[in-house]
Amino acid sequence: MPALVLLGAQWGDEGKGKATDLLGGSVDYVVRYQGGNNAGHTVVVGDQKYALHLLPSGILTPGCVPVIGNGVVVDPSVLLSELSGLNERGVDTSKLLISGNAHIITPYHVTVDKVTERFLGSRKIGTTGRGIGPTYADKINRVGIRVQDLYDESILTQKVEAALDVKNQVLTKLYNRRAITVHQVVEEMLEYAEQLRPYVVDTALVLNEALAQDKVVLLEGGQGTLLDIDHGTYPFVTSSNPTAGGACTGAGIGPTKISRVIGILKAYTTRVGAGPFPTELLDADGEALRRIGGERGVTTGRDRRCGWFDAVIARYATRINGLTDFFLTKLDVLTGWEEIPVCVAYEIDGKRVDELPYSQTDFHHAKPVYETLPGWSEDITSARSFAELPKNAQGYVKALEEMSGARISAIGVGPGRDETVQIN
Ligand code: 2SA
Ligand code: GDP
Ligand code: MG
Repeated sequence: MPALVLLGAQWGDEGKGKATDLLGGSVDYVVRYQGGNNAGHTVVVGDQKYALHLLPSGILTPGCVPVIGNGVVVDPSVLLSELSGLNERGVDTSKLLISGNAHIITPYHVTVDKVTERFLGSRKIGTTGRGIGPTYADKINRVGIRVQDLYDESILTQKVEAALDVKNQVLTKLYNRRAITVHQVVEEMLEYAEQLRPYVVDTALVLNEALAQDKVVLLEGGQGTLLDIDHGTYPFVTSSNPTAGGACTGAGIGPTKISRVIGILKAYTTRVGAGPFPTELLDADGEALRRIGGERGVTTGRDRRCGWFDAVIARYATRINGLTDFFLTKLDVLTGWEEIPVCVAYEIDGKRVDELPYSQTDFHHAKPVYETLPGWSEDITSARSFAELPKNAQGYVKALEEMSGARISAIGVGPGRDETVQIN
C-alpha cells in the first residue's frame, strides 16, 4: 500500500482526525495537503483530548513523520503555538517537516478575511476568519509569500510591498481601515523564520523518496468534498481542494502512487457556515443531534448545523474522489431514535433527482426524498465487531453502504481511538 488518501465525504468534521490517528500506527508519513488552521481535528487518546488545526493528526503517533505539504497555507504564529502546546503535554514534534513552497498567512490576510465577511453582510460565507481565502487568492494571483521567502529579507520585503500595494488601497479607501506597514509585517515574519527553519525542506522530494522505498504515506484532507472550491457548493466553500485530486497537487505526489482513497462519512450530516443543506433539521431532532454529537466547531466554537444522512452527497463523494471505501463515523450518536430518516434522492421543482445537481440554483431548491429505517436503543459504544451491533444498526449500515457506492470498512462507535468496529 504505497500512498492512501483520507478525506471528508460531506461538509467536514466527519471525524477525519480520529480516523487518521487510528491508521497512524500503520503508516510512516501523515501529510496535510490543503487548507490551514481553519481545520479542527479532534483526536482522543485514552483520557487525553487534542484539538489540532495545522498539524497533521499523525503528530500524535510516535514513529510517524508529520508533513505540512506545499498545498497548505501556514499561519506561523498559530503553528508555533500549536507546537509549543503539544510540547508542554509531552508530545515529540521534532520530526515535523514543512514544505518551503507552502504559502504564509500573514496578519493582513486575516484582516482582509474578516472585513470582507463583514462587508458581505447577509451574503457572507461564514468563513472561520483565519485568512484562508485571501491567502489562496494571493497564491493564485502570484502575490503570495511562501515559507522559503522568509529566508531572504530583501525578497520578502519586495513581496510584502507588492502584496500590500493594492490591499492597503482597498483597506483604507473601501473599508475605512488603517493601512498596514510593510516594515511591521516583515519584522514579524523574520522572527518566525528562525523558529521554523529546522522543519523546512522540499517535502515533495522527501515523500517521493519515501514512496520509492515502499514507505506508507497517508494524505490527510481538511474540510470536506462539498467544501471543495471546484466540486463543492460554490461560493459557500473553502478556497482549496480537499478532494482526492488536491492530495496530488498539495503534496507533490503523482496519482499512480495512490492505491486507496478513504471517505470519512458521518452517519448523519453537519455543516458549519452558510450555504445550502437539503437535509438540515431546524427542529428538536436537529438540536438532539447537535447535543448528543457534540457538534460544535473545533476552531471557532460555532454551533454546527445538523441534519439526517444524505445518500446523494455520499454517492457524489464516491464519484468525485474515486473512493475505494468509507469509514462511517458517529453511529453511536443515532442510538435512541425509533426511526431514522435517510435522504435517498432529491425532489427539484417537482422532479425526482438521484444525483447531486450541478446547478447551484437547483441544489438550493432540492428537497430531500426520505426513506425511513428502523432505529435501535441498545448502547453500541462497546461493540468491536459487526456482529456485536444490534440488528437494526447493522441494517442501517448496510443500507447506507448500498446507497453510497463504496464499501464501509470501519464504523465509529465513540470518539476514542479504539471505539471502532473494523470490517474485513
Ligand atoms: P474558510 O475559513 O475560508 O475555510 O471558510 C469557508 C467555508 O469553509 C467552512 N470550513 C469548515 N467547515 C467545517 N469545519 C471546519 N473546521 C472547523 C471545525 C470549523 C469551525 O473543525 O469545526 O471551528 O468553525 C471548517 N473550516 C472551514 C467554513 O465554515 C465556511 O463555510
Ligand atoms: P474532523 O475535522 O473531520 O477531524 O472532525 P472534528 O474533530 O472536527 O469533529 C468530529 C468530532 O466527532 C470530534 O469531536 C471527534 O472526537 C468525534 N468523533 C469522531 N468519531 C466519532 C465516533 O465514531 N463517535 C462519536 N461519538 N464521536 C466521534
Ligand atoms: Mg473539524
